[in-house]
Formats: sequence, structure tokens, C-alpha cells
Amino acid sequence: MPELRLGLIGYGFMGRTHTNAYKKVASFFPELKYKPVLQAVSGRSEEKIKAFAEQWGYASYETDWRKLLERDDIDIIDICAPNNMHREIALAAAEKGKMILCEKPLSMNTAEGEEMAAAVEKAGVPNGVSYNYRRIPAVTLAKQIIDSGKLGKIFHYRTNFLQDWCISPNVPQGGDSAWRLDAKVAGSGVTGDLLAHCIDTALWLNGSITDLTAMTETFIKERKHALTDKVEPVGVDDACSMMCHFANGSLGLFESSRYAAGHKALFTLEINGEKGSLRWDLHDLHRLEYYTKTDEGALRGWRSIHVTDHDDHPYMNRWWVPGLQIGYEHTFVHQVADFLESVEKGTAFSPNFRDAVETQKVCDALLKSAKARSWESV
Ligand code: SOE
Repeated sequence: MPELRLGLIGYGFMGRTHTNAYKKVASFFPELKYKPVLQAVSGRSEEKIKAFAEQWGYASYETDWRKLLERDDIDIIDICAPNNMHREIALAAAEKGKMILCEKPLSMNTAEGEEMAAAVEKAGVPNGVSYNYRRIPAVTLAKQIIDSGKLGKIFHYRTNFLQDWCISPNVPQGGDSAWRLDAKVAGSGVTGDLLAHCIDTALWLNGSITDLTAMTETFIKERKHALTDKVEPVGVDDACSMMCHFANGSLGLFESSRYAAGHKALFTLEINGEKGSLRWDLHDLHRLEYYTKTDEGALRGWRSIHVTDHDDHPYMNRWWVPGLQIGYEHTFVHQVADFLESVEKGTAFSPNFRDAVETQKVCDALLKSAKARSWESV
């Protein structure tokens, strides 16, 4: 089996989810030609990166990501560093001819995203962006149902991503644990961090967004910065709501917040068409709810499909026996498997950098609209 030698940049939450996936993929997708090898990981703190490398089984580590790019024994760069580093790393990795998998959001804004997409296209390197929720079997099944035409013409698309970890004013901004609250590092707040997942999935399931209007709010205006220890203005959006038109004529309603008490990671979506509807939520991720008008009258109602069947449900024949569900971490295994398959077949992985620029465009238009209190075209 040819080896595909991995260089991972960043070792936080996402570094762990990706590493776990690279370790498992060959066991659960044995037919794949390429087998990932945990060749090297990079992070600034020598003590921490050494410990991470030992814990997860990396053969080596670097304290400067640029050294990873210089190495001939690295084939694929996986960017799990904070958002403000994506561009520089991706441009340099493309120049070195490395394959690239990049955490979401692709970039700080559309302009950066365009530059990154142009760079990987010019270099001709396989590339992908980690919008992992597409690869939950129930969400992939939703895509298959929509594409089969079972819902007919689509009227509504409704989606949320709700969390509650920012309600306390004592949560700092910046530093290793709260860089998502530092505008200079994250670019935007919930828009790029959470709503971007809703947008990516919506574009995939329901096609492109033509125009939108939105509002954002920053509820806590100042927070202590973990690096300076000073109280500084908060530059990111804490919550956002967006209304939009899709190119297929349907109406979209999107909301995201880090102030929705009781919700830890509630990603939901619902789609209503002329022949039926689908709804799904992340807290019950192995179930897809389906309503079809073609059911016999007296029996008509929402069905809750337990998406664990080997023959009929995407990805599930890789795992246990029918009826036994899988979870969050498996989405990353599916993502790596699909990426490796695309490398093997020479096809484009989706979402790739170019696809993810479309999500950036919606994020930028949303932020612009919220600021100007206007409708914006995408
Ligand atoms: C934020 O808390 C976060 O970790 C996002 O950055 C991830 O993309 C999302 O999947 C879970 O929540």
C-alpha cells in the first residue's frame, strides 16, 4: 500500500479529530490505495508538541511549520492552525506541491480565499476544506433524497447552529483556548465559525444563494485578552441571523449564536418542498426525519429514519452492524477516506478550496449587510 505521509499543523481540538481519522481510515476503508502515515506534527511550544506527537504516535515534530514544508518526506499538509494562518500556510504548501486539507473556514475573507483557491489550482495539488458535517450519514442521505427529486420544488430552507459558551463575561478573548473570540485571529465570530457550517451544507443541499439580508450582535463588548491581560473591545459577532433567496427560488432562514443557553452544539436543518420535507439535528445525528405527501392519508406523518442500515445508508457498511450508530468523530474518518479516494482517482474532493470560497462570499455579504442594514447580492 503506498504511503501518504502527513504533516499536521496545529494540535488543538481539530488536530485531535483529524489525527484520529488518519489513524483509523485504513482499517475501515481497506480498499483505499493510499495509507496515511503520521509523519510529523508542528506547533510552537516544544513541550506541548512533543507530548502531542508521543500521545498520538507521530514519528517526529517541528516547532516551525515552515520546516514541515521543506521536508521531502511530507506529502500532505493538514492545516488545523487558527484561521489567520490558513492563507500563508496554504500558499506556501501549494508552492511546494503538497496536497492540502484545510480546516474551516477556508480563510479570513473572500479575497484571501480566492487567492488560496487560485494557488492550489495553479499548483495542481489535491485540496479540500473540512466541512465535516456533510459526511454525517443522515446528512449525506438527505442530499441523496433531495437529488432524487423526492421533495420536488423546494420552498424553504431553515438552519441553526447554536452554542452557549460565551454567556459569561469572564470568558477571555485570544490565546490558545479563546482565539475564536479574537477578530485578528478568527476573522469573524459565529458567522465564520458556526454559520459557515450551515452555509456549506445549505449550498450543497439546496444550491447557491443569490442575495441576503442579515443582522449581527456583539452582546459583550469588552473582554480581557488572554495574551495581554488587558480588557479590550470584542471585534467578533456573537450572534447572527440571515434571510436569503436561493437561486432555485426557495427562501432561507439562518441563525447562529454562542448565547443560546442550554444549547452546546445544536446544528439543525429543515427543508420543505412541494412533495415533502426533511429535518435533521446534530444532537440526534443518526436520525433523519422525513415527511412525504405520497404516504397513504391515514398513515401520513413524519418518519424518523434510524440511519444505520448497511445496504441503504451512506458510509454505514464500514462500521458495526445495522442498528448500531456512529458519531461525530466518524465524519472526519469519512472525510479523509473521501479525500484519499479523490487522490487515487484524480477527481476533485468536495468541498475543495474553490467550493469553500462560495461559503466565504456568503459570510462576507452577511457581515456587510449587517453593518449597512442592507440587502446584499452574493
Ligand atoms: C466552536 O466551538 C466549534 O468548535 C467550531 O469551531 C467547530 O467548527 C464546530 O464543529 C463545533 O464548534
